[in-house]
Amino acid sequence: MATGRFVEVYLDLLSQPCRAVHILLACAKVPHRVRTVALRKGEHRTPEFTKLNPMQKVPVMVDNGFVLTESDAILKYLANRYDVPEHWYPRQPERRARVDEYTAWHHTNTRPHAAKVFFLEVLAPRMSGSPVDEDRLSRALSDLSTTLDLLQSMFLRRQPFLCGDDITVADLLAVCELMQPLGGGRDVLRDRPQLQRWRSRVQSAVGESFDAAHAVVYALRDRSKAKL
Ligand SMILES: N[C@@H](CCC(=O)N[C@@H](CS)C(=O)NCC(=O)O)C(=O)O
Repeated sequence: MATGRFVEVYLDLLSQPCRAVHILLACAKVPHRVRTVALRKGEHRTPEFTKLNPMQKVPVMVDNGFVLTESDAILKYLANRYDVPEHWYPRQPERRARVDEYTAWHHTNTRPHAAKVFFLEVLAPRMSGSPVDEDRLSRALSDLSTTLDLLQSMFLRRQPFLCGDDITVADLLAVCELMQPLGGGRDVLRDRPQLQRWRSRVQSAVGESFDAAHAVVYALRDRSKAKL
């Protein structure tokens, strides 16, 4: 276990993977310092940040000089390195493999499909000044629906969390992604009671860190409601 130092994390809480990292650090009480990198101001493209992460993306973690990118790798590193409760990333090989199974799947399913809905409803109209492209949105919603079906029928079949009886880093990555479209006023779990119950379980398990991480999403949602 590492002690007596702070993990530094470079985050923008409007970013889904950043929120997952933020929630784990808060819940597991890992001593850390947040350095905000405001994507909307282009702070991820400054020479200093580019030196840290040539991919110009957040999150980035620095632990005693060790620089790590990719939320999945950061979450698992933190769980391995620090004294965090074992359920976050179980050591038992089969249980750990279940977490790895979801997190591998996540980056080509839950993440792109939920992120695309947010992009089409919130970011694209803002950047272009044009109305929402309804055809593309409807295709994105259909892809997301297939992913949500699989979350229900495969990962949440017979268990309360995605990878078993307790919360893991997989649930954090998934829930932060599925909360993102709420920024445009869309609750993608609205007609999905099984997934709503899962989201409530995740929320209860992480306590106030959930709302703290999602404050920026709630603020966007409130702004999008005010426009209607
Ligand atoms: N696979 C990466 C994705 C990181 C990522 O795409 N970050 C976005 C914010 S959600 C970003 O920094 N985008 C800035 C850009 O691409 O210009 C992870 O999970 O950490």
